[in-house]
Amino acid sequence: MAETDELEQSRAALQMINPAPYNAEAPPEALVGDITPTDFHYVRSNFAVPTHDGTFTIGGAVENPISLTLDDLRSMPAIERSVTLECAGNGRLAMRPLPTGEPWGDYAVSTARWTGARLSDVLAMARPNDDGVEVRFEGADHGPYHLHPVLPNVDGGDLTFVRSLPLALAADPATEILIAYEMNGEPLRPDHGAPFRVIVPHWFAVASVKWLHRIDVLTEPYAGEFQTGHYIYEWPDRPHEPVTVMRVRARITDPESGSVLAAGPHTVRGKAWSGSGPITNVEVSLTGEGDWLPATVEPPKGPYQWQDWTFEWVPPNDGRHTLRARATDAAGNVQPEVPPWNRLGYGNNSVEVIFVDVE
Ligand SMILES: Nc1nc2c(c(=O)[nH]1)N[C@H]1C(S)=C(S)[C@@H](COP(=O)(O)O)O[C@H]1N2
Ligand SMILES: [Mo]
Repeated sequence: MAETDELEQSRAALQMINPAPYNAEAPPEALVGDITPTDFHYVRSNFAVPTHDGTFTIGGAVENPISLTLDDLRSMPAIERSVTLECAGNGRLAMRPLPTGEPWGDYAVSTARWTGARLSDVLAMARPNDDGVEVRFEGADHGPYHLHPVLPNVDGGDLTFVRSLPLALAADPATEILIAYEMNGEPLRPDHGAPFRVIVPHWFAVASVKWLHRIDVLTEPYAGEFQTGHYIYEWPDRPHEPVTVMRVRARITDPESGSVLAAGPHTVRGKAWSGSGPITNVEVSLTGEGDWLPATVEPPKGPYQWQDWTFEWVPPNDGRHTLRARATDAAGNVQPEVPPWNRLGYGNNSVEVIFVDVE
């Protein structure tokens, strides 16, 4: 599709990894503040930005099928939440052997303020039947799937982006799943799912369906390319598992890897996040030999967003130094040293290593 100047402008600050479909990493600045400015928020789309007719329909196993517009959504009670979104493929480039899939470095992660209606309120209007088990979300985007491993012409080469969630999760007001229509106080931009999208806090962002066009309550579990074909951990030595919540991870944001520092004390800074509980510990290692020293972790500023951490570092001598940071969450999950290899390259949360030179 022809790309407008506005769309091009909104992409100018990103690091493109694929022009079509457009996929791009955030710049390092995206991780500095609590909130990533929209210009810096990573973009991951499986198809071109679609046209959207401005409505979405809720049907399937419900008593009261309905269609809603943006105005209908805006007239419902609104909530605003800061949510860290991370692509399940983030960090894929560090896996060996290199899995197929988009070659993401480590910047397919960002945090925005999302405003919308609660999915649970929308579902309640449609009144799901008692035999409902899952909720299926369909985007308006479709086309030939660029990552299909064998059969590029499956379904006539025209797949649609569809994902599902358990009904119990989707209908629970406590999970605060949103149908969002604003991002950082502005209407959603085309790359981020305009006019409205799902936001599923704590989950890898594949669950947060953009350009939402249909919701259906299902009486059987959903199977489809983006649910059971891709977004599955295909472990070499244990049963396959679906990709669900984000894995515990810390990033070092300051100093930048490869930078040159003056001798003397430095505050090392970073972010840490997890989909399975707040971050309880970040530790830093200065030797590569497992001398993990405690960093100071800031309390969460909200239930669904990354946390800040700092470590006061006094380099003992000039020369090259390595720094590693490792996070643990409240559920006891801790980052592994080595990427947890799986065939499609999801969920690489291995410990980050940077180096700096002190002069
Ligand atoms: N309709 C639709 N929704 C989608 C996708 C897509 O390709 N189509 N990609 C998903 C994936 S894999 C990710 S990581 C996030 C990215 O959201 P963002 O582009 O706003 O950062 O959107 C998710 N929602
Ligand atoms: Mo993703």
